[in-house]
Formats: sequence, structure tokens, C-alpha cells
Amino acid sequence: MLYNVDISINFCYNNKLELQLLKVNILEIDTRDLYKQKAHLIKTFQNEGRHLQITNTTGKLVVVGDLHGDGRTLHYLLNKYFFESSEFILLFLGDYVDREPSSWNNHPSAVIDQLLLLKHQYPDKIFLLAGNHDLTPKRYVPFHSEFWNKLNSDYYHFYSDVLSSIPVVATTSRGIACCHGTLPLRSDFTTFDLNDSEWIDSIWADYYENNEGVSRVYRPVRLKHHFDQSMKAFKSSLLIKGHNPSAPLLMYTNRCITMQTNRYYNDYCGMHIAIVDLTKPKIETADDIEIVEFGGVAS
Ligand SMILES: [Mn+2]
Repeated sequence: MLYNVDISINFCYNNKLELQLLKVNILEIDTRDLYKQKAHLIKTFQNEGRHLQITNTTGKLVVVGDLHGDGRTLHYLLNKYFFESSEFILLFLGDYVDREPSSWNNHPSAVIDQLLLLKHQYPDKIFLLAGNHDLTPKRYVPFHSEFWNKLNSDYYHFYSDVLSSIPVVATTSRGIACCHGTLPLRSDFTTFDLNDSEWIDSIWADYYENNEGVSRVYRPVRLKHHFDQSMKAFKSSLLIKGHNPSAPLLMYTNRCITMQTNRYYNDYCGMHIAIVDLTKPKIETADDIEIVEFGGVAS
């Protein structure tokens, strides 16, 4: 399938609604090649494992939170941090599908298609982690998904097979762990099978500062002692995660960052990315990295 999506970027750098039109652009996405690469993509992800280890000690790592179909934001980031400089590698924290702009209703896969094409082209520079929306709704908690519900069975199997093979946790060699919802409580996995509840629970769960009010939430709850246990298991000091737009940006004395990077939640929690200098010998807290807040991207 060959299709076009409008990725015109109206970007404002501050919160004063000062919009600056940066680029009017139509992106052509050709998925014919992508569908032929299914086996190769699955193999690439399987080789990374559920626990992806980023061993680079040069350059910068840009960590991007939930995109939720926000192709304009993706293209702003790719233009700024990928196509124009070779010093960056990009890690995406999952939830690529659903909640895309209504004008994209006919192409709800535009963001994930683009990311998979990039992964195929630059396997050592583009890294993807799984979010709960990227796994088929029948896994663990059924939820309404605009993306999965619209796919015919051929496409359904392509995305289901490819997305269910991507890593769940990433760590760098200098103290950073990244995931979608929470880290698993242990790191010694012997199975790649996502049906292992430890994987699925961790993708769906949220961290809380304390027990207050958590009895009302339906997703698995993780508290500080879970966080400490997981961070020890994954030998990390700082966690960068997405998933929960209600979580504070910083928790656990600046050792847990929660970000969204899409316009859908912009009014709610803003949009952030994290930039990690991979040459730094040791990362302890959020103070050791750069968190960039967007002013907003107009629809
Ligand atoms: Mn999520």
C-alpha cells in the first residue's frame, strides 16, 4: 500500500500560543516493501531480546515518550535529532498507535509504519520498545483500539507478529533503564514469550509514590519498593518511562521520569523528550540528563 499523510508542522516554542509554521509537507509512506520485510524485522527484534542493551558510549541518546499516532511530532523530532545529525540514536518508549489525529483516520498505522521502515533501514540507530497499545487487545486487558479494530486480517497478522516481538526493556551501560509502564521485578528471564505475566504486567503497570487512592485503579500498581527491586535487578539508577499521563514528570527523588510526547495529552501533561549524553561515565538522577519540554505542536 502506498499512501500519503499530511505532516505539516505548526510548531510553537513556548506556551504563549505563538505558532510558527515550520514546514508544510506531505509524507509518502510505501508499505509494500515493509510487508516484505516481516521475517527480517522479527529476526532483528528477536536478536535484541526482550531486554535490549544499548552499549554505545559515544553520541547522544534521544528518548521519546508515547507518540500515539502523532506523526507531526515524530517528524519534527526526526528532522531535528536524526536526519540532520549523525550523533543521535533514538529510543521510542511504545504506544505508537491509537489516538491519532482524526484527519488520519484512514491511515492509523502511519507512525508505526514509519518507525518500522526506519528500524529496517537503521537497525543500530532506531530502537523501539513495546507499549500496551502496540500489543493486540486480547493480551491481558482487552481495550478499545482504533488501530487494531480497523485492520483487515492480513494486516492484523503483520502488525501482531512484528509488534509482539519487540523489546520491553532497554538499558544503557551507564545506569539508565527505559520501559513503557514499569520495569519487570526481575531481569533473569528464560522465556521470550510475552504471555509470561511478568512481561505483560510490567507493560501495563504504573508507579505510585504511595498507596493513596491506588485501590481505585484497574492497572497493576507498583510502589517504591517495587521500583527499587527492579532497578537493582536491571543494575540501573535512573528510569525513563511513558504510559501514564497522570504521573508526575519526576518521582522517587528524581530517579523516575515519566513522559508523553504527543499532542493528544499535551494539554494534560505537556510533551517531553529526554536527551542522554552517552559519554558521561555515570548517570544517577534526572539531573544528569537533559529533559526537553515542548511548548506544543498545533493540530
Ligand atoms: Mn500505555
